[in-house]
Amino acid sequence: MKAVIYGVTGQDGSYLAELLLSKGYKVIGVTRRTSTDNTSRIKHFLNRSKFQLVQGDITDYSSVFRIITENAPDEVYNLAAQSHVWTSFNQPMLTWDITGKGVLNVLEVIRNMPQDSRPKVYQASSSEMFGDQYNLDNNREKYQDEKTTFAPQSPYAIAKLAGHSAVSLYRRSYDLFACSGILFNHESERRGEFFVTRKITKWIADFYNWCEFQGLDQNPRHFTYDEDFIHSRRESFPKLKLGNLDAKRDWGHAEDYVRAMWMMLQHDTPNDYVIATGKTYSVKEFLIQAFKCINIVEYENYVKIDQSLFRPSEVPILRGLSNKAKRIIGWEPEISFESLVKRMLDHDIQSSLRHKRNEKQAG
Ligand code: NAP
Ligand code: F7E
Repeated sequence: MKAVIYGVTGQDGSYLAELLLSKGYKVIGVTRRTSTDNTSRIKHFLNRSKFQLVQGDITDYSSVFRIITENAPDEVYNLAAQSHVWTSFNQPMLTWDITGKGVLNVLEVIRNMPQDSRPKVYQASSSEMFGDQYNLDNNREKYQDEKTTFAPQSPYAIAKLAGHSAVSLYRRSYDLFACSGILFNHESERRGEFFVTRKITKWIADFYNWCEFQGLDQNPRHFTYDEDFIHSRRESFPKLKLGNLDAKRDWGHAEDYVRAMWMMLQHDTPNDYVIATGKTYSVKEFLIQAFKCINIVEYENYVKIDQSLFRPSEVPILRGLSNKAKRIIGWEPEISFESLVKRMLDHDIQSSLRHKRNEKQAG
C-alpha cells in the first residue's frame, strides 16, 4: 500500500506516518518549502527506506496534480491547514486558501483521474465547525455528533466547513471514496506550542526547572508575586499569560485519533465520523490538572489573564459523541485526559531540563 500525506510535518501527520510505516505502507510525505527546518517531528523516520519527503504546497494545483498522479497512491490524507483558530482572525484569506480551497485542489485532481486508479481520500474536518451549536442528552448534558448543526465561529471554521462540504459533495456527485473525520481537539507531546494545552505544559515545565536550578521546590512560600512576575530571592520569572479559561474542550491524544483516520479508509464504504472522547473539561480544569502534576494546588498566583488572547468570537463548549465511529469502524479512544496531561508535562519537563543544561554548559 502507498499513501500520500499532506501536513506530514505537523502533529497528526507525524503520528500518522509512523502508524502507516508500522503497517508496511510506502509513505510519501508532502512538505512546503520553508527557509528554516520544519522536520523536527519527523526526523526519527526521515531515513527509513519506505518514507519519502517531497516538496509541494496544497494551494498550488499544479504541484498537487503532479504529486498525486506521479505517485499513484492508494490513499491520500489531507491534514494540511493553517490550523490555529486565533491566527485565522488575523489571516483569514491565507487560512481560506490553505484550509478551504486547498481541499478542492486535492478533490479535483482525484476526480479527474480514471475511476480505477483513484485513491481513497481522508479530509481533516474539525469540531470547530459546530461553533456554538449542541444537542442535549438524557442527562441534559451538551454534546455534538454527526447530526448537530454546523455554525462556524471563526475564519478557520468557515474554511473547514467549506472543505467538509466539498468532500461530501464530491462523494455523492462523482462517487469518490472520500471520508471526513470530524475530529475534536487532540493534543500530544508534539502539539504546536501556541495551542493552549502545550502552552500550559511548556510553561509549567520551564517554571519547574527554573525552581530546580535555584535549589527550590515549588512551595508557594519561596516566592512573592506581582502582576506580571513571580520572584524568588534571586531571580524573576514571567507569569503564564492566558485568555479565556472558561471555554470547554473535549481533549484526546493524537495517537488515538490518527488510528481513526486510517480505520475510516479501511471500511467498505466512505462516510463522515465524529472522533472524540465524550468528556469535556474547561481550560481552567486543564490548568489545575497540569499544576497538580508539580504539586501546586492553586494556579492563580502563576497566571495572568491577557485580554488580547480572547477571540472575537468563541466556541464555548465541545463534547463529542463517537457512537457512530464505534459502531461502524470499531474505533474507541484509549488514552485518558489525566494521562494525556501527564505525558505532555513529563515530556516538556525532560526537554526543558535538557535545554537548561545545554544553556549552562554553553555559557
Ligand atoms: P498542525 O500541527 O498545525 O499541522 C498542519 C500541517 O499543515 C503542517 O505540516 C504544515 O506544514 C502543513 N501546511 C500548512 N500550510 C500548508 C500548505 N500551504 N501546503 C502544505 N502543507 C501545509 O496541525 P495538526 O494538529 O497536526 O492537525 C492536522 C489537521 O487536522 C489540520 O488540518 C487541522 O486543521 C485538523 N484538525 C486538528 C485538530 C487538533 O485538535 N489537532 C482537530 C480537528 C482538526 P508546516 O510544518 O510547514 O507548518
Ligand atoms: O484553544 C482558549 C481558547 O488554540 C482552546 C485546533 O487544533 O482544536 C484546536 O482549536 C481554547 C479556546 O484550540 C489561550 O480561547 C485561553 O477556547 O488550544 P486552542 P482550539 O481553538 O480549540 C480544533 C478542534 C481545531 O480544529 C484547531 O485546528 O483555549 N485559550 N487562553 C487559549 N488558546 C490559545 N491558543 N492560547 C491561549 O493563551
